[in-house]
Amino acid sequence: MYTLVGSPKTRAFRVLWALEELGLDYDIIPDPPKGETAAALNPTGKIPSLKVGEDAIIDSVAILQFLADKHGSLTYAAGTIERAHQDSFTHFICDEIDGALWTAARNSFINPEDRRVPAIKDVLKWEMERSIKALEERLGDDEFLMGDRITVPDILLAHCLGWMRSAGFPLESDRLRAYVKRLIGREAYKRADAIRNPA
Ligand SMILES: N[C@@H](CCC(=O)N[C@@H](CS)C(=O)NCC(=O)O)C(=O)O
Repeated sequence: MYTLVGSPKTRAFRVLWALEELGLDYDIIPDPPKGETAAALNPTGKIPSLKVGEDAIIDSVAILQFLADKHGSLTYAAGTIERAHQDSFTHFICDEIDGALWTAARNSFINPEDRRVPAIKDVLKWEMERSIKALEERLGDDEFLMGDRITVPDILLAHCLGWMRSAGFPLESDRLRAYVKRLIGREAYKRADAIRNPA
């Protein structure tokens, strides 16, 4: 049994979706950042964390890859060339997509007002367009980033593409729009989304 700590309206959603993809038992403590449990598990108070027995993992991507490795799904095995390509997608998405969205958020509403540079958003949109083009090229006509099998970076990217929409970043790519539609059509995504946004 796992315990996911973090509101599903945040990056915790990635973990929720993976738990559903893997068919695992879990409960949720839907803490906001710096909530009581979140702060007890992570010195920064950030979410999500995953409680695993007496231990806890912090960072959504570390959690996703741990669950995938442990349960032998959503990933290629460590030490294979496929895993290296998979990890290169994961890192690219963290650096270029999540990083830009997070910088935009910090400069829009997270940082104190006197520590924001709102004009940075236009630069981030320009950078994002280039990153999206690179991903589009790497995806080609495949169903998922790694071909015919859903893996960790697909969960990451699909979550970020939804985040882009809500943050006002245009997605200028028919191919990636079709890709995200395929991913959010998955039953596991729909179950996780129903938990995130109860009717
Ligand atoms: N790389 C971390 C980022 C965690 C993170 O920044 N989470 C946000 C919510 S999505 C948060 O807790 N923000 C509060 C803060 O930065 O103070 C992850 O993927 O888990």
